[in-house]
This record gives sequence, structure tokens and C-alpha cells, in this order.
Amino acid sequence: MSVASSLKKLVSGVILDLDGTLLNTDALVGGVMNVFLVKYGKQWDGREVHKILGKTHIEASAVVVQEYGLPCSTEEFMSEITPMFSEQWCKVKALPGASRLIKHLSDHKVPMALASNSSKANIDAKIKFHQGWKESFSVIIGGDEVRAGKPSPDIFLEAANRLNIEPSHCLVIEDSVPGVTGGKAAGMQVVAVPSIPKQSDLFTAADDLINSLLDLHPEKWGLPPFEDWIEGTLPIEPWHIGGPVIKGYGRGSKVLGIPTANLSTEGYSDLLSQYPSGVYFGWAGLSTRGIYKMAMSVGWNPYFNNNEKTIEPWLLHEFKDDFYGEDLRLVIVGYIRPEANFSTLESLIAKIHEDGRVAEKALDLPLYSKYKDDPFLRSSSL
Ligand code: RBF
Ligand code: MG
Repeated sequence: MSVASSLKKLVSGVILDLDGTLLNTDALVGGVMNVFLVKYGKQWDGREVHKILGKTHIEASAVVVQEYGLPCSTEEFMSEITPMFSEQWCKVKALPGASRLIKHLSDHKVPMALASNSSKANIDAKIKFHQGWKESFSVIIGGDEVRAGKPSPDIFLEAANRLNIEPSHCLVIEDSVPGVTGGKAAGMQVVAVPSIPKQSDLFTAADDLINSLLDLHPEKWGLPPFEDWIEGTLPIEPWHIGGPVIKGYGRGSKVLGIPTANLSTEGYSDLLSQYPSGVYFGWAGLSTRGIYKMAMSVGWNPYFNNNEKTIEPWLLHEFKDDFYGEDLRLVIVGYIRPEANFSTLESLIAKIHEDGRVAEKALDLPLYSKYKDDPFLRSSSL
């Protein structure tokens, strides 16, 4: 990279979007919409979600009223739906990596603004449930405080102005197309972290595209790097999943030489939707055999472009026979990398083997090895 283009990247402040970037508000939309639309004999099918992401409340409401041919005005719709959403704010979860990012920037005294198309009152109502968030932002701006919401650059320019930082020295982090458009129009550096999968072609205007906040590397922008990566792995709050081993796509052993013990995602789609796709690792328990190291992919396997988000654990052990139907218990303790596409099968296989070695080594660290004794690995639901 030339000196000029690397210098251009140095930023001194960060402007964050809220819904879909820091908070998993999208998970609520379906639930609320369904309850509402049933009254009109309609059903929310989620297909419009991409049309409302990143919009102001009034714009999003207009889309729904129109798409569903509702016999009410946008204003009537809003006055009914707003309290239904408000009741849910206490349940909205932080997206993976959100609190970590806010704490990191705040610890390093990087000036931070929160800029959302939501109203200021709504922003306050949502973030009060997340410890340490409000205090970390020196600027919080709602869509009702500027002339035009995103994709207009207004809200970003106002944030930069209040931060007292040149727009070109601001880094915007955004999940939606209107947000990315607004940030670029403001002359800022923009990282897109899309909340809808498989839509990366919509984000070509962004300076960088990442899969989740776990993949943000602040040093790329001249900001202090995260210090919690250890030997190529990121410790995460452990999560548990288990069930009978099912036959996967049948490619694992046949094509790749990497036999994955696929888990049925039945009953787990809610849990899986909370975790970014990517390569993780941890411990695997098979009720009748023992406990093994494990590396796994969660997601759509870009190389094979699956339609469904799957979970494909690879037990790092040579088994003499198959164990379909056996109860498999997983404790996932760390993250390695986002899923990637590869130009050749060989390069995919090489990368997966590298993941296996990274996991194998990391799991000997006390930080991760202690989870080998997690009782969940030995319990059985069968
Ligand atoms: N598939 C991809 O398309 N891209 C990946 O980056 C990728 N990484 C993987 C990492 C691990 C540790 C494992 C076990 C699998 C990974 N896979 C990936 C999935 C692999 O393609 C899948 O298991 C086979 O397609 C078998 O269905
Ligand atoms: Mg957003």
C-alpha cells in the first residue's frame, strides 16, 4: 500500500450505529411485526427486512404499511407499533463483540459517537440496559436531531462536529446500506458489518467489509489493537450445544478428508442465529466414547454456498467407525476466523487443517483447557 493511502486511513474517532451494529434489534422485529399483522389477517414473512434496515422509523413504517396494504396511515401504524417495540427494549441483546469494542475504545480514550436513525429518546431507552455504554459515548445523536436521516450524511457530519474531529478522520461502523451510504457521503472511512447474510455485493461502497465485530482490527485504522487475541484465537463467553450426530452434506469425509460430525440444527436455529458465522473451537463430548478437541465451522460454507446456516464440528481424533445418532455435546470456547471462500478445494482443505492445528494447540492453554471438565460434556439427553 502506498504511504498516501495508508495515511488516509488513520482515524482518531469512531462513529457507531446502534441497531444491527451494536444491538440485535433485528431479532425483535419479526416477533413484534407478527403480533401486529395478525390483527389485520396478515403474516410477516421477513422478506421486507432489507427494505427497512437502517431506515428512520417513519420510513420503515411507510414501507410496511405499503407492502402489506394496511388499512391505516403511516402515523396510525407508528402510534400503535412504537409502544409494542418499547416493551421489548429490555430484551434486546448486545451483538457479539459489541461490549468488547465499546470497552476497548473507551479504555484507550478513543472518542466515540453513537449515531442512529432512531430517535434520541429511543436510543436512550435501548442502551440503558447495557452497562457502561452510555458513559462511553461523548456524543449520542438521534435521527430526530438532524434535518435528514441516513443515507443523508447529516447525522455523521453532526457527530464529527460534536466530537470536534475532521470527517476524514472518523471511522463509521454500520450494518445497513443507508448507513454506509451516509458515512461515505460524509467523507468518512466506513466499515460495513452487514446484518443480513450473503448480501456483501450491496456493500461495495464501504472501505472494509467484516462479518461481525469480532473481525474488526482497529489497528488497520490507526487505532489501538485489541489485546485479547491469544495464539491466533479469541476467547469468547463459552456456549453449549448438543444433540444427535446427523449425516451432513456427505462432503466432509468424501471430498475433504475432514469428517465433520454434523449436528442437527433443529431446535437450535435461535441459538445459532445469535452467533456470527465463522470458525470456532472447543471441546466435544461423546457419551460412550470420551472427550475430544474440536474445531468447527458455523455458517453457510461459502465454498459450497449452502442455503442453511449449519454447524459442522470436526473432532480432532481418528475414529475407527462412524457414530451417527450418538449424542454429541459441545462447549465452544473460542473464535478463530470468519468463514472464507477459496479458489481451490486444496486451499480450503489446507486452511481447515491449519484451523485444526490452531485449535489443538490453543486448547492446551489453561484458559481453554479448564472447560474440558464442563459437566455439560458428560450429560446426555438421549
Ligand atoms: N467451508 C467454507 O466454505 N469456508 C471455510 O472457511 C470453512 N472453514 C471450515 C473450518 C473448519 C474447522 C471446518 C471443520 C469446516 C470448515 N468449512 C469451511 C466447512 C467445510 O467446507 C465443510 O465442513 C464441508 O463442506 C463438509 O460439509
Ligand atoms: Mg443499523
